[in-house]
Amino acid sequence: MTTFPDPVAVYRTMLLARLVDERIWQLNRLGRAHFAVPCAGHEGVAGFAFALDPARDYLVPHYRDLAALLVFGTTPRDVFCHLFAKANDPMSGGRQMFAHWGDARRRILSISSPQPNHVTHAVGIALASKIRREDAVTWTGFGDGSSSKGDVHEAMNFAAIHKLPVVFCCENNSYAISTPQEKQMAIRNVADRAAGYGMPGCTVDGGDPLAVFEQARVAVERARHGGGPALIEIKVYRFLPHTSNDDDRRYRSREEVERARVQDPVTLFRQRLVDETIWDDGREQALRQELQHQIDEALEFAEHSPAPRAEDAFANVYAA
Ligand SMILES: Cc1ncc(C[n+]2csc(CCOP(=O)(O)OP(=O)(O)O)c2C)c(N)n1
Repeated sequence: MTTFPDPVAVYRTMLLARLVDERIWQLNRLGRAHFAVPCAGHEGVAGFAFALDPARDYLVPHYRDLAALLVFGTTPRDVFCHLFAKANDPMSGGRQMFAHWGDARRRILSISSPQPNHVTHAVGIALASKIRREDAVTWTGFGDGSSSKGDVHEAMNFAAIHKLPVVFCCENNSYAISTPQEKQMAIRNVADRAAGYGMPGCTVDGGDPLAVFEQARVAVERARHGGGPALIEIKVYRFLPHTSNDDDRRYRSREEVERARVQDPVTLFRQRLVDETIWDDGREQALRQELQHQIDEALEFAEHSPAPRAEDAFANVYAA
């Protein structure tokens, strides 16, 4: 049975993701990091990771799933070593662009640049789990824009036919870079498509990580017990540009972004903890200080880590 997560642990994860994200953005603006893919606004999605078992389940993430990765054991040191393409980058040993998550030790599959190929890979893992009679569930995330791609259709159709233990999670932030949802699809909810594949679908507010957890828990338990796949759509808003290479002022007004920020999932969840008297300003200050210290230390560690060696360029690329 999946146990209800400690709300403070959920908040800690969301805040750490936000602070790491902010630091990466600053490093990029300072010219010290080549590329940033912000997750600000998507942190509440991580509620799903508390419904999974990192010791047996597989995560095939969306590139904005930094907070969920932290639940699966990824550390700020890992993130910064990946950002600086260091030899000890657990994602790819310094080979991949930033936010191409993956860590074999932690059952996190490497994502590929062509979006969203990884959704079909997730279905492959789920098929293997079924053939091997493992009780592992595979979770895969993708954006609303990616949901228009054929890969997602093929993955969901195949998974439903074969009743595979996989959960599809569409993180709908209403934009595929500059393309708004209404130019991408003629429906309001991506989850409505689930019926067409013969699987349950639901829409949940990404501002509420515990609501996300609850929907994820139902889908994961169903998948684990042979009930087959499900589609969960989580409504979020991306506060920063698509990546550090994007200028979002060209396609959305500052007023729209400011309006969305009123519903900042990190602030909303903190307020909820305060209202329930399990959080206060003193604890907030202490936590922020602790996390900033952890980030400073991780950054220092990554900056002093060695670069990959030229002779290792082909390691894990060709069979020896
Ligand atoms: C096959 C392919 N086409 C185009 C791109 C460039 N690209 C990267 S992310 C992206 C938008 C994806 O939007 P969405 O799926 O909604 O996710 P979001 O970035 O909004 O979280 C595009 C077009 C790509 N990586 N792969």
